[in-house]
Amino acid sequence: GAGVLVSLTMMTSGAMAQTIGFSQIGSESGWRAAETTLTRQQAEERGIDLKFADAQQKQENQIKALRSFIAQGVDAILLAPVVATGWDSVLEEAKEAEIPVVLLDRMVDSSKDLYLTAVGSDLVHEGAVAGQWLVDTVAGKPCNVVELQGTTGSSPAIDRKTGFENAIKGHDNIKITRSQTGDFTRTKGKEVMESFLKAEGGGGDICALYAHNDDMAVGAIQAIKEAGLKPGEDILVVSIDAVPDIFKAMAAGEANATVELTPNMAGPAFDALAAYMKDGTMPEKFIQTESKLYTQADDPQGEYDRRKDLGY
Ligand code: GZL
Repeated sequence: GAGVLVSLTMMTSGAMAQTIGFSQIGSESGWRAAETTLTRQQAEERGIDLKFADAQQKQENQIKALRSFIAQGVDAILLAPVVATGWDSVLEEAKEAEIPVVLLDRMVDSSKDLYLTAVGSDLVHEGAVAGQWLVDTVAGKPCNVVELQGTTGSSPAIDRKTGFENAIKGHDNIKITRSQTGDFTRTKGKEVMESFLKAEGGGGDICALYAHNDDMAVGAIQAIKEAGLKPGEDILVVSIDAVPDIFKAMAAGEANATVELTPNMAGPAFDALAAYMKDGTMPEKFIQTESKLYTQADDPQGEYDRRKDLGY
């Protein structure tokens, strides 16, 4: 009968119909929106029933969502952790319930046995690529840098700062004169850049902006223009994510460099979960995605066109 047919189909395809809970940070940036779009698409393609929870960038909402997923008895949990600390107890509860957790794009300080694997980039390296680009570009000339940090306490904000500082170490011509969080958003990026420009007497002696993501850079570019300065020329702009709008700015000469972060973190996550749930295959603890530098020399208009319909 039909029952036999269904179970045969399940076995032959090997694709276990799964219910997976996804605790997403929010939609603070274009990159985050693209990650959500791709995760939903890939869940659909794989016949996964994705329970989606948007935390509006609040950790307590993510912890509530995880507890709800555990109570529902989902097969697995995806977590993009807004900050790096405070996860031990809820991850213990998931472990107790034997529900595997996969981290996406940000890390947690909890011990590694509290999650199956983490998919993400080398965040320190991203900061170093951005810093090295500036070192090479200013070539020994004095350069005062202002920095827009990501969400306070998040692993990208901590690590991208570290990587950038490592890269400029030993190049005393480059100094970070102001550094503040813009919470990864365009709005805050613009606001904080406005305060930097005012504090620096109009921004005449700001040589470069390093923003931990493109969205804050795009907001800051607006502020630089409103202050009567030319972004990309008077103030160099280097950031991270490679979202379409940073390529639009590059094509207009208003931004200079970005380090790519793929929004496809769910693909490797779903693959690892499928293998684990099929026959207990243990994935690597960290599945690393690559980081590529793009500058104005890399066909920014073409890169914009390639990315503009991907759900950013
Ligand atoms: C980095 C990721 C960051 C993006 C931002 O892995 O967590 O979060 O760089 C997003 O755009 O807000």
